[in-house]
Amino acid sequence: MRRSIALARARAPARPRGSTDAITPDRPSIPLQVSFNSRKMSSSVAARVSARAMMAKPTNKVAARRSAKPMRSGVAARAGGAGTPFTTWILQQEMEENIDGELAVVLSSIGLACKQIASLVQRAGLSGMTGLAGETNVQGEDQKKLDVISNDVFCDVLRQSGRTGVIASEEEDVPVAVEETFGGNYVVVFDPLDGSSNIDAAVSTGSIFGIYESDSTCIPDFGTEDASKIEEKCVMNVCQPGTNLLCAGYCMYSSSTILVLTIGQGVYGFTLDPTVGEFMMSHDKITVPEAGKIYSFNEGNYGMWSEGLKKYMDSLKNGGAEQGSKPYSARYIGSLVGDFHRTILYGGIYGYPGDSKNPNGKLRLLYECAPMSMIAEQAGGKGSTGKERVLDVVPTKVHQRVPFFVGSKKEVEYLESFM
Ligand code: FDP
Repeated sequence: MRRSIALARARAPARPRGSTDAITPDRPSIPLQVSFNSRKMSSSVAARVSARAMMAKPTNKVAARRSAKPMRSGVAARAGGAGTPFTTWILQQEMEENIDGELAVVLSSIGLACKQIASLVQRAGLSGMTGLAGETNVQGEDQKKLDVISNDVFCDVLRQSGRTGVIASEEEDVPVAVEETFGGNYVVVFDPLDGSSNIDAAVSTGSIFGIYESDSTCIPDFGTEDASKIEEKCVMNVCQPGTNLLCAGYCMYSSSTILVLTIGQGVYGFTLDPTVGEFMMSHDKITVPEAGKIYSFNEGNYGMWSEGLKKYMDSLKNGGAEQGSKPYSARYIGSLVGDFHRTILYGGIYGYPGDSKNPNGKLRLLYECAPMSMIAEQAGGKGSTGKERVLDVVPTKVHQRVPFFVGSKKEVEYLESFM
């Protein structure tokens, strides 16, 4: 049955939007403006979010669902290995009851968004899509034209999927309730175009996403609740710890377009075959090497790092845990998706630490660090703030930042020993 949710698509003011109409022509009108903003979180909302954070039991429905996964008798299908089309793989996961039909629709919508963004990124230099959009996002960062367009692509495919209840994006000030939902009600968090400062030089970029089940206590009742209550519930629905993630993934736009994702049962990679326009499985069960002598940090910030971190960095140049052995190699694209992808394939460590200027670093917990940590853990690696497991951190703000270290288990543990 069709359910209408009359909550506004809250957006940053005065965005240039005309250029995306060719892709997504029919945007609905905005029935209600939401002024709630994580930066302007009222003390009562902040208190309730943090109270919920303290009570959060990351292992509730999700753990039950994962551990007691029923297998439909007689279903022998399994993911078909290398060469399997993404759409077939999704259907196989649904048949095996690893995901439900609603989540299958959300995943296939995300696949579509990634294909559209890949095409836009590839043609950016020819179609006038490079450069700034002329606006800043809620975090004060200059938005690129492609940031804005990619965000619209993601928002529109998720809205049209009819299976998403709430979305939260790096490029949106506040979480947004989707106006029409037919079922599923999934919460999708995403960074539509990460690493976009690289775009004008045609260097790798990517999209990152995470999918949560809707918390039943946070589903707004549009019939009886006022706008501020609905806003509050929307934020609370999004502020879930990474342990609740049902699915996490990224799509890298590089020499190939590669979609990597996990539904909590290993990590799979699909490369876009441009001749048929479909993602095909190219990485059947990715595992991160246990150790690896590559580090990926913006070392330009060294002077602002803690003494422990400086000592760690110095030690890598003398062989790391095996002091006196070959020094580590530095590799830093400055695009999280590209740096992360290399790290999980080759081993090593990626880090964006806090420093004296930005104690929580730069990267955002909800739609960067938590999804990447789930992928890392599912591939046998580790994601850490330096002090704790990233997936255990319960967000109190939508755009919250955390120090982030991810990659080979032994490398992340070696770093933690200095923090
Ligand atoms: P960008 O600002 O280009 O979007 O998340 C933001 C991010 O890129 C990451 O993709 C990247 O790893 C990091 O910032 C780079 O930051 P520095 O330029 O400070 O190294």
